[in-house]
Amino acid sequence: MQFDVLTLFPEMFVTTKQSILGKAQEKNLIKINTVNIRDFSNNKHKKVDDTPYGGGAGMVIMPDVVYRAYKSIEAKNAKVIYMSPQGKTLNQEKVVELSKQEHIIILCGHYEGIDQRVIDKIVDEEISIGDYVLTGGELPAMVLIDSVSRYVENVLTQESIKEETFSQGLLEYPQYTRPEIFEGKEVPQVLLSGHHKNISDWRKQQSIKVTFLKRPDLLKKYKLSKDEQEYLEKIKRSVDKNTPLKNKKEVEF
Ligand code: 4FD
Repeated sequence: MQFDVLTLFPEMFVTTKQSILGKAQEKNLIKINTVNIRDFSNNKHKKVDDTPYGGGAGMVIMPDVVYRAYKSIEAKNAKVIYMSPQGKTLNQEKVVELSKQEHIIILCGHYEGIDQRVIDKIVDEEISIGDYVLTGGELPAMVLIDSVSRYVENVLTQESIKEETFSQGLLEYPQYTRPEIFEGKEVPQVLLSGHHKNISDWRKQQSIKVTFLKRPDLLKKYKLSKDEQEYLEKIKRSVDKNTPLKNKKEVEF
């Protein structure tokens, strides 16, 4: 899968060899290519922006420079995405959908904005990574590339994919490793039992519990089996509703 990133700050897109994305590029599973918008300025000072028509503070990136940068990319079937706080919020479902694309072109704007005409001309989809404002679209572009690349064949090991699909729609169960006792705290005994069925039941219950406590909004969308429903009722009865919990989001049940 290929990502082309149209940006004024190509130096921001670096990946270390050891990281998952670094290894994925080494193996040619994904390619991350940056296109420096500034290289397509026709101005002798490499100027890419100008004052806004109608007045106001700041500068606006000129449409022709962005358009030439875009046209320099060889693409037959690429989807063009504009990272912007005005876009639809990225979620895992969208990530999976995008991972089926062979080629994605990402346009990074920044606070000063890009002339609307080139956005209207080349952009297929406007995507936000959340309701907050950043100085540029580069970090959002990296978030998108990272999340989508995880679904490209062979980027993740078989093991990590299995773990994920096991508890789709639920938060992950807690993990433990050596030492068996840390600062007086023991590892849950079931994990040391070697009893695979009990371990997987316990993990599923932990996923349900942690989702109920931290993200009850997610639980509403998840289809629970009869056993899982019963377990959830048990948790609801046992949980002190007045116990404050870090990260808890308030939702009515
Ligand atoms: N929430 C996001 C994307 C970009 C960004 C920018 C218009 C500002 C946050 C277009 C305004 C781009 C996000 C750059 N901040 N800043 O995904």
